[in-house]
Amino acid sequence: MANTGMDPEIFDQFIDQLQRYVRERLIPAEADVIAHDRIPEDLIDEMRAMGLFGLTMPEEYGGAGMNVPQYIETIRVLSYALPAYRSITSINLGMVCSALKHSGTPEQKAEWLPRLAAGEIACFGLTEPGSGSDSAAMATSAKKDGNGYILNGSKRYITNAPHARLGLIMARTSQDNLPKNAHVSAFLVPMDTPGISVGKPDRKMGQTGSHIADIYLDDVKLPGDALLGGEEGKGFATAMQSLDNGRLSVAAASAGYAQRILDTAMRYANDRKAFGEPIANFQLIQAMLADSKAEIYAAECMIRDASAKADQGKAIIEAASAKMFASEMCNRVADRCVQIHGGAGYLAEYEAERFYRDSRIFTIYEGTTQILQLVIAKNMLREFAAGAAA
Ligand code: COS
Repeated sequence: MANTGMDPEIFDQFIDQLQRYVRERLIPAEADVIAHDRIPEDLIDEMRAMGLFGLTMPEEYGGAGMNVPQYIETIRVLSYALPAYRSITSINLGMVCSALKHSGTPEQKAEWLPRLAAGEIACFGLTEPGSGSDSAAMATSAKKDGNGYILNGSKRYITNAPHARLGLIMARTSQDNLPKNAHVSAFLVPMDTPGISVGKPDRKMGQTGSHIADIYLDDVKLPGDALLGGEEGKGFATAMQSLDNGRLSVAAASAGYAQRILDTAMRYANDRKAFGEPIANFQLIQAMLADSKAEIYAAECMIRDASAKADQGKAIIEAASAKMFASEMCNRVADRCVQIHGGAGYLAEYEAERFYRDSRIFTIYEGTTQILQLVIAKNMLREFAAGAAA
């Protein structure tokens, strides 16, 4: 059954308001975010006041109660602006909220969802120095200690780690590699717990203003009720389910940003003259613009369909396909934007160069294109085998 979500009329009004906010406030603030490599605190407060951290939390927990298609459309609209704006909100809205809603106990939901909705920032700790795509191979351990646990290990490339108040941390509760990766459990970890430290933000190719860092866990003592859902061995399934959601968000980020990139390329093609006329008059330029438009449209259709399916239950193949296509597409559009700009496309003075660098991560995080190919194929073959057996 699809979730009704936010009242459609109120949702439409919200999207109008968000489009204005993106145009009038977020885009003009981009230069400042880039210059200082951070979103100013007063802007984050404004985003909190607009409810942007609580879109997906149920209303009874102080959120806006959006269903998946509404939330993903919101991300697409927000992503017309610098990717850092999505990054700061997206872990709350996507992966951590999804994990809490699906797997949290009533007490855990009551404790954390209102805080996340109010804009306390969360991070999602799956990746480690020794395990990225092969996430179940993690080394971080959670040893039983009376009723609680002691965590040791480290997490890598964790978005928002320097700002987070809550970490959803995956750790192994068994030293053996159990079937279905049941050695992995998920923990709700207040980031001010003694024994936690966060490394310096990593320097990156793009996505200025968004921060990733290592998290170190050194004898971090947690009470028993920090175990998500109160049950060991569910962490891998929770992480994968949350990643389905995160992948739709990256797909929407790619589609929203690609539109911004194409609009910029269009403007340049109309302004720039060569051989006595705007380069937009030349058919080889037009081909690049047309391919970009068609591909953005294709991604938008995939995202809408995958979001609707995700709202009704599992959409593993669709979420992976939408993310794979949209992220690759955004890179192609960014590449064409540089090409249309010619020599100017290579200069930091123009936005094309930044678009190119910012887009590059979309095909990597929350499942590389290659991992998504494996996810799609594995699930297709499984469906085929089930069909053949029936
Ligand atoms: N939803 C719910 N449960 C899921 C799931 C999903 N999307 N995917 C897996 N599970 C659960 C199931 O219980 C599954 O058992 P069944 O397949 O019998 O139902 C179990 O987890 C094991 O799944 P699977 O066999 O697919 O695990 P693998 O070890 O083969 O998974 C891949 C390997 C590569 C697919 C996985 O590790 C992955 O997606 N890696 C990429 C991680 C990633 O995206 N990292 C990015 C950084 S995180 S921000």
